[in-house]
Amino acid sequence: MAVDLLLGLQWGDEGKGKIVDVLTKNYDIIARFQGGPNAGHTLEFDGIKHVLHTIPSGIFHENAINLVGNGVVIDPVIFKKELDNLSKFKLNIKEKLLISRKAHLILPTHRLLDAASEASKGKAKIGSTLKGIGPTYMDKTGRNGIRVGDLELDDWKDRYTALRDKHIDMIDFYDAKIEYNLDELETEFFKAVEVLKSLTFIDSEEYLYQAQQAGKSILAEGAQGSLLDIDFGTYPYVTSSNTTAAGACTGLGVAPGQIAEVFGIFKAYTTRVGSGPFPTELFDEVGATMGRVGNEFGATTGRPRRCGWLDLVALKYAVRVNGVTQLMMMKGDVLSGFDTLKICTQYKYKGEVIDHLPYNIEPENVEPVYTEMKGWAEDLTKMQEDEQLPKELNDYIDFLEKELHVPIKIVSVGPDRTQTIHR
Ligand code: 2SA
Ligand code: MG
Repeated sequence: MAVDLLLGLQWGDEGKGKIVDVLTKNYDIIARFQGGPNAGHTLEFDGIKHVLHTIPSGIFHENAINLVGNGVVIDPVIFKKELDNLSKFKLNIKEKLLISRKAHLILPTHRLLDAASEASKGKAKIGSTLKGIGPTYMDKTGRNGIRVGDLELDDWKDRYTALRDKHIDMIDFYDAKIEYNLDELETEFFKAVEVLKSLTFIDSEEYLYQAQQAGKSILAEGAQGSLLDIDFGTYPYVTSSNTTAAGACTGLGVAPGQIAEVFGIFKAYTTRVGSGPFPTELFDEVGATMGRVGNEFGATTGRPRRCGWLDLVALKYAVRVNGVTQLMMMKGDVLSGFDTLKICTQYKYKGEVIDHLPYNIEPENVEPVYTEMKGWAEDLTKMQEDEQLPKELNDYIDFLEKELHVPIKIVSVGPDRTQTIHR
């Protein structure tokens, strides 16, 4: 069996958690391949909202195996909190949740380094989630990192201490006046490591190979979004992993030829949290309405998200970089009530009109060119069938399909599992 892939096509928060949850019934294994507790994947069912950070979004389904892949970075402290939140569901975590030995660990000092690095940048800060993501991936590529599998070795604490001491020197070097109590942080960390050690560690690439041989179906779950990809995103305002399709190969050990469907998720408008360029950002009442109606606050940090019209130039780019085969449009319901909707189809870039994403999309270089479409007034949130969707929304969808050359197979009309229209 092949591996299907599910990715965000914008700057994150497209609604990946909800869609994984909706799709899980079709899969035996759900596997996260990159990122870490910077992610906030929100699921809603039976009137309750659940936010997951590291644990894959298939965890609530009885038969799905959930795998945290080698490309993920794990903070034992946050992981333990996630497990505590799940304890009321009586899930068989030891069997349902598997962790790659090759996944890297976020240490308390990685979080401190993240804070020191951000403080040292002043106005140019990335607006990171302060979860230690950047410093942990730096230690991974710098070949200093500590991996989950190391916890099974006797000398891991010596390696921990050496790395911690190096980090403390680095924090001093930043001279960012970060206050911390290392004793407290370490007590919490080592307690959480013991919890992590009680889970099932595996050689996940071998596990996934055998699963495929046995005919099991696998869904790879991405985190953040394509425009936050370390290579293809709006660098340096990006996260530190490959959030695009190729990241699933390196983050799970799945061969490129094994990938079948690539599900690309996007919002009917655009949001971004943290710093960095955002050509269609709105600073007016329209943007404020999107944020309010769409409840646009970071699921991990609670930060308000910046809002703006749909950017088709950026979306096209993401569809191509990922080889998207099916699209899923989220939060169309939030656009109900606007007389006119705008879609950015081109950029004015240094005096020229272009329709591809240039190297530099800083506001001084790029001005969006919009196509206007008629909005709809209907409340979509109770709609169950494709036929019920208003004509103007169908026109919006048709326009996007023609431009993107990929079918929109799901239209989400609200946060709940049940508010999902299949086309
Ligand atoms: P980091 O922490 O080093 O990965 O931050 C680098 C940039 O990546 C952005 N980023 C995100 N953007 C959207 N959603 C994310 N997850 C949370 C959510 C974010 C939150 O689901 O809402 O709660 O604030 C996410 N994670 C990282 C980040 O804003 C930086 O621009
Ligand atoms: Mg999110």
